[in-house]
Formats: sequence, structure tokens, C-alpha cells
Amino acid sequence: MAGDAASKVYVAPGKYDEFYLFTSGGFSGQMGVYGLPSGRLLRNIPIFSQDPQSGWGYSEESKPMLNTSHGFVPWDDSHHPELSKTNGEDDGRWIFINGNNTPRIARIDLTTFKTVDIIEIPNAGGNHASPFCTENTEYVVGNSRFSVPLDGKDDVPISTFKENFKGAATFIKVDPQSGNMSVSFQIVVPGFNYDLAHAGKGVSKDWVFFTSYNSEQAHNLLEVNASQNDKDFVMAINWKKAEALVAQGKGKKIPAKYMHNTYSDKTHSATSTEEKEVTVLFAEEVPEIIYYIPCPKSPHGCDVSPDGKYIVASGKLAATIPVFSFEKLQKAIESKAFEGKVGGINVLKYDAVLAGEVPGTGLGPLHTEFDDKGFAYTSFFVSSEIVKWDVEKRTVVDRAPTYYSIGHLCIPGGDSKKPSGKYVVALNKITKDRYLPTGPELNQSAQLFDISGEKMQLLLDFPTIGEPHYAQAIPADKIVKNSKKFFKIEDNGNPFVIKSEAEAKVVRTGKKVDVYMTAIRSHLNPDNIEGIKMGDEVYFHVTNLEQDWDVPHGFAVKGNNNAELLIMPGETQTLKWVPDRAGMFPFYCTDFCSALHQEMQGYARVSPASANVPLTFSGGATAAEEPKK
Ligand code: RUQ
Ligand code: CUA
Repeated sequence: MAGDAASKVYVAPGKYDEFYLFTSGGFSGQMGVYGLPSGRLLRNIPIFSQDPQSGWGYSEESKPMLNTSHGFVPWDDSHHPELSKTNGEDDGRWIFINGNNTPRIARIDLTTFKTVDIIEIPNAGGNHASPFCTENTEYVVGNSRFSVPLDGKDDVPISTFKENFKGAATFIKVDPQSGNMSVSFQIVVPGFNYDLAHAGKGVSKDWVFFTSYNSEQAHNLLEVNASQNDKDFVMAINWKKAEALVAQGKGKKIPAKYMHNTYSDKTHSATSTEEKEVTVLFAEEVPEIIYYIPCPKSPHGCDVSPDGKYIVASGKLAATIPVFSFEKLQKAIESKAFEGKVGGINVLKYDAVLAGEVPGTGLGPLHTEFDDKGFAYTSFFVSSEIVKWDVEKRTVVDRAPTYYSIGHLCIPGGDSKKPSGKYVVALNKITKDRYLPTGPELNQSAQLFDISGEKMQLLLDFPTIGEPHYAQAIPADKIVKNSKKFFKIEDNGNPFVIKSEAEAKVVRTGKKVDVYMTAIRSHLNPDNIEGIKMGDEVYFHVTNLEQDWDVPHGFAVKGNNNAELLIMPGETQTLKWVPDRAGMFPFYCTDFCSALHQEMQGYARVSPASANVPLTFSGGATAAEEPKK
């Protein structure tokens, strides 16, 4: 068995994996990229958190990406990667991910694996039910896990929770060509804790479903007070109708302050724009587009079968999995099978929408993914296992233990219309004894199972970065063919680019010193700079002149309260440095780029503010010449 498993995950040296796996970084704020079936780590994509390795959030060009209405926020908690979809299938163009803490959604361009768009979500707290996308990526959604009063009305007693705290189901429009995100509208909904979401597909493609807990609207001791009700809710929203209402002018524009940050491949820089208002619909005013479906005990995951017929919501404290029928939902709405209203929203009768419950599953169901053969796979945190069940028959057919305490799970295409039936990856919360101990802190652990047969077969354990929550996987060929190898230097529109070594210069403007520097194997130009003085702010604008795959250059300077730059071929990046003392400051290339990488260095001489040292520089092609003024 072990030998058999090993051969199934063996990817020979020099060979590519069959799938990319994108795992959220959780409290690292980043996203991991692994190959499947090998479990090899390919990349760590910086998103919401500063990344010293790449200079993300440290370089002047990338800093605006982390700008929010709270100012520069260099960390977040990223939970759910979601691949962009075309006709309900993963298309490999972009991957979205939510920032939970300071509510944000990011879009990563999968030609460069770079974060190119981050939008803040107004009127929200804990953007957890996010960023799931509709069938053709018309929208990505968000909703508040921590309901809060609307922006600008937030200085209220916490005890007025029921009256003042609201959820905000947010619909972010995604431009079909550029991918550019914008907040299209929000629906103000009762202040529950909206936990997860998925859009419908196929028959249900016009709908989005959100799970919620704390329908008690407790604001303290949630562990006890939010578990009182026998049922909480799945919220079903017809986004097509909501969109139409907004188009008809039914929305109300309210003031809000949130940032939208975009990164350009041409200027290699980010721009941060402040947005000042948002269009909202109030749920109680549009009861025809929004319904609550009762769902047992504090549901978490919310997943839709590949054909769009079933909605699976997992009650964390329930022992069965309720499966809702989209067809029955439509009929229940038509026949007004309501049991009452909550916050102006009609509550449908549980039995009128339920297709059936799956009995005998496990304890603590969290999330469900689907394969291509009509089976669902649900993770059980408490009983620490994956349970495989038949979607139509709603019977358990197999179960496999996970090590330990699985959270999310991922099947390539497992939330799309076209899942693959090869693997499921368990993303486990607790690692304990699975690897060599590394003190009190252990990496989280993923496990790969073969699901091509009747029984799941454990193949591989591999550690992951941060705390992966959700993950998405996609056949590699959908991405490989579009992957960029370098940026064309002739397209570089950075305001501080220089396109040849001859253009290298150092320019003083008052107390600001701009160094226009090039990097090419194996020198920096200029490599010696004199005439910098205490009190100056120095900006190293480094252009990597290489036009070849995988030849970045790094740049760092002694004592800088900053990180390095890592400049891709054809890119320009800027490092700010405020010298703290007079003296000699070596700088160098940090990425072993060539046989003479060690020689890729220079000096900056910093003199006292009163000194009379003229600004001069030399280096690279001009090294033999007299220093230039
Ligand atoms: S949530 S398992 Cu964002 Cu389930 Cu983590
Ligand atoms: Cu360039 Cu090392």
C-alpha cells in the first residue's frame, strides 16, 4: 500500500505536477501555491501582508496596495481562495481571496501570480463569507461575520446590537476583460454572523447562498448565547433581481469611505483611490429577492452541487447534514411556504426546502466539495474525518480519518460545474505528531487522498504555510500556457525607469535624492554614490534590465528600516532609505544571479548635514571614467 501510494504522488525530477493547488495563508495573509500530487511548494504569493522576500508592501510601488480607510494595514487574515469562473468552470485567469480582519478582497493575476487589485468592503466587519463568485464571475461576494453598525453611525452602545448592528451582503462587480473590481451594491441584512457563501450554478445560477449563525443576535458570550436556537439560517439572494432593482434606481446611495488599490503591469506601481459612497438596498424593502432557509445549529460551510440542484449547509453542532433542493426552494417561494418573518425577510419552512438529511455522518461538519461521479465529501472537524456520500441518495458510502481536525477540503474544480475525480486534499488544523517537532509551533498539515476508486486512499502528508482555510486546485495546463516569463522593458512605464545603463543618474531635489539605477548581470549602475547627507531621503529606483526568465535581482542597503527589493526582469522598483548616521553604507544584490553575483555591490557615502561633499556617482559601464556630477 505504501509503495503504491508513493508511486501515485511521485513526480520525477524535472517533470511538472498535474494540478496547481492554491491554499489560503490564513493568518499569514498570503496564498501558498503547491503542485499536486507531489505537495511541493511552488510559491508564496504576497497579498495582504508585507513580504520581506519580495519587498511587497516595502517598496514604494507596492505600498499603496495595503492602503485602507484605516491607513496602511500591512497584515490580514486570508481565508478563501476562489478561482474565476467561466460557465461555472475554473478558467485560470484570476484567483480571488478575502481579507477577514480589515474587510478586503484581492484579485491575483495568474499570468504573473501577482496581486493586482485589492478592494476594501465598506459597512462590514470580518469579511468571512467571501469572495465566492457567480457562474461567469459577474460578481464576487462578501458579507459580515461580525455585523457592525453602518459606517458613520457606529458610535452606539454595544447593547443596542439588535437594533443597530447589520450585515452587508456585498456584490463586487468584476470587469469581464480587465478583471477590475468595484463595489456594485450592498444589501443591508439583519445583524447575524454571516459565515460562508457560494453562488448557484446551472439551474440556480442567479442565486447566492450565505450561511449565518448567531440568529440569536447575541453580542456577548457567543459560545453559549449564539447556540440557543435550534436553527439558524441560510440566506438565499437572487442577485439577478437585485442587480435589476439597482439598475432601476431602487438603491440608495449612502456615504462610505473605502479604498480601491490597483497594480499596473505597465508602470509596475500601485494606485490607491478613495471611494466615497456606496449603493445599498435594504432587505426589508426588497422581500421578493431575499429569503431565509432555516438550517440546523450554527451552520458553517455552504456548498452547491456541480449541477446547481442542491445546497449543502453544514451545521457545526448538528449530527446530520441538511441538503436543500433548489427546485423545492423555487416552489416554496411560489406557494409562499413561509413560517414567519425575521428582520423583514420571509423565512421559508424547513421541510418545504429540504431535499433530505444525510444521516450517520460524523461530528462537526464544516465544508463540502464534490467529485465528477455524483459524490460529495464533507469535512468533520470534531470527528476528524472526511465522509463521502451520495448526493442523490444521501447515504454515506465511505469515510477516512484525517490527522488531525480537518477544516476545509479541496477537490480540483470541487466547487465548479466540472470537478475532477482524482484527489481530495484535507486541510487540517492540528498537526501534533505528524512531523519532526519544531518546538511549540508546528506548521499546519495537508493530506492528499486518491478518490478515483470507491474507497478514499491516503497518499501523502505535507506541511503548509500559515493556516490554510479553503484551497482551490486547477489543472496546470489552464495556467501554464499563459504564464508570463518576464516583463518587456520597452513596455515599462514606471516614472523612474531607465532603459539603459547610460541613463543612470543621481538627482538631488532639496533633501530628496533619487537614484536611477540599473541592475544587470553582474553590476549595479551606479555602484558608488557620494554626497548624500544626513537629513536626506534617498529613493533607489532600480530597473532590472534583464530580458530572460527567472533572473530577478535583489537590492538591499545596510541599516535600512525596510526590506529588500526583488526586481523581476523588465521591472522597476523603488526602495526608500533615510540614513540614520553619517558613514559608509554598502548596498548589494541579494539574489544569487550569476557567477559574479558576489561582486554585484556598491557603496553610498553619507556625510554630516553641514558637509560640503558634492553629489557624484560612478559605476558599471562608466566605472573607468571620472565620477559624474
Ligand atoms: S473557514 S476552516 Cu474561513 Cu471553515 Cu476556515
Ligand atoms: Cu544580481 Cu545577484
